[in-house]
Amino acid sequence: MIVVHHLEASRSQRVLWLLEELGIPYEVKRYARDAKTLLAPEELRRVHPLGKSPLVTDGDVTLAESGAIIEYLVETYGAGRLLPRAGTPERRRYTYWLHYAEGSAMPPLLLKLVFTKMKQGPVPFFVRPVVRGIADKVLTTFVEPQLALHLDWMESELGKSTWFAGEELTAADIQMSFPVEAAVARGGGDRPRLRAFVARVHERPAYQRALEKGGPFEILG
Ligand SMILES: N[C@@H](CCC(=O)N[C@@H](CS)C(=O)NCC(=O)O)C(=O)O
Repeated sequence: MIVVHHLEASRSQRVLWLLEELGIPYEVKRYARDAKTLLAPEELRRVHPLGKSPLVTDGDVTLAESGAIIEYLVETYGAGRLLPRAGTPERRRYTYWLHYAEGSAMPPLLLKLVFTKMKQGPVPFFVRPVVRGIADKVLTTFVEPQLALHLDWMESELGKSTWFAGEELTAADIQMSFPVEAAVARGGGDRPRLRAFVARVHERPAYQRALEKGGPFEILG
């Protein structure tokens, strides 16, 4: 039996959505975030030393890293679904977006979250202007321009086809759904194709079933 070790409101939601799209039976083990730090509980480190979500166990196989988990599930149980045929342009785009999501799209989104929190965070009043000044500088000179570059790239690519790899939904869209949702939540919502992508994702019955299984999902932003 496949077990998804699911941290609330996390990237793990994608794995539930994928399993629902494929119609594969699975069990969800839910983990709550620490109320203060928002980090995963210690318990998740018993499944994998990094204790990051998603984690999947399939019999005696333990899988970490969402892209690797998605590849494993699609290759092992997909029977060709959600995966463009090898050697096609769609397959090349599929591979690109599957890696791009965590490798390139998430870092500036994470930096935006961290430096925005730093600006709002509790610090002694006498260093507050310095901390805010540094955070603002990093945000305006580095993070925001990098983020805009990536969001414009995703927006322009979604002008070429309905989904990231082509006209059909693939597992790469499932992997891309998290950065795109995070982008819209963190100020990139003025891009109509990104917004329409999120709306298309939310309409899917499998996505809605995954939400019921995983519990409330809100992008931390
Ligand atoms: N690149 C990894 C990122 C894993 C990751 O950072 N997951 C977050 C959830 S969105 C997490 O576990 N955060 C809690 C923590 O770091 O303790 C993946 O895609 O699996």
